[in-house]
Amino acid sequence: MDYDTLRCEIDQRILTITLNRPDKLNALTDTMLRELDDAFSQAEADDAIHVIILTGAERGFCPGQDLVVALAQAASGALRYGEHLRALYNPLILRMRRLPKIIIGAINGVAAGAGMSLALACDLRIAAESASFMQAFVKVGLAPDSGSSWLLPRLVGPARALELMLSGRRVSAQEALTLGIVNEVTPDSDLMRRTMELASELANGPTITIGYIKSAVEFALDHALAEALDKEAELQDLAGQTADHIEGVSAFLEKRPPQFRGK
Ligand code: T3D
Repeated sequence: MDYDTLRCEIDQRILTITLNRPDKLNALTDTMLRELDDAFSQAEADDAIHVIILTGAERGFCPGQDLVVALAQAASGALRYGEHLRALYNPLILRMRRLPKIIIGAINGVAAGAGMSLALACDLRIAAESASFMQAFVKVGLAPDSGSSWLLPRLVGPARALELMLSGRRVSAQEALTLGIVNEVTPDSDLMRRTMELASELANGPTITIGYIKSAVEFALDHALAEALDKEAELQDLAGQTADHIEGVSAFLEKRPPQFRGK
């Protein structure tokens, strides 16, 4: 995986994708959006990758769409935001949510606008103490996009989501933890160690079933109970046929730790 705007490293079945335009706090360009989509697509196809970490280079996570590029394109009539979102952002967010592997956001700095959407599209978020979150769209006269309107209310409830979207204010990592936007907060210096620790636990788990767990929660969020029950039955049927299920039960009966193989 060789990209202009991303760094990608694979270590012990964990792919770390680093947004890499640090001079602009890793603002999103068309190239970066295409490269991200490609990296997630390759991660999905590669059985050797069990877990993905998404982070940012240096002091920012991602401040959203590169406004210099967007403004220039919009002013020249070359960019209609709706087309741009449908072509590049929406497929990427859907790919992340549908990918049957866990994506952990290691939020190292500010996540604003579509950069916050990108963080919200991860399955789990660990934030450095100095990280922050901004629904910055309103500050530039735009409405939330790239999934924020769907993802944020589901994490914090509609009233809090609206307050953040209407104010565009900066939320600290600690407040994000209280609101339920992030799973945990670490000292800045411990962010990647702790993220790798969690990723490693997941990478050594029953990864096919972990994909089903993600899929079941995603499905349940916009379906009725009867449909969710049916989905659970469908997925449990598949999980029950994995070698890891046999291994998990055998390990329990033999009173030893399971050795899952992701099969
Ligand atoms: O289809 C479409 O494209 C529409 C989609 C829109 C989606 C969106 O994401 S809209 C929302 C866009 N994002 C924002 O409005 C946030 C803009 N940035 C900020 O408000 C601030 O930069 C931050 C609060 C995020 C961080 O502030 P601070 O003081 O820590 O850093 P800074 O000095 O403002 O930024 C450092 C550099 O990054 C600076 O460049 P310079 O002056 O040193 O050359 C700054 O211009 C650049 N930068 C930050 N954000 C962006 C950016 N450059 C381009 N685009 C950015 N979004």
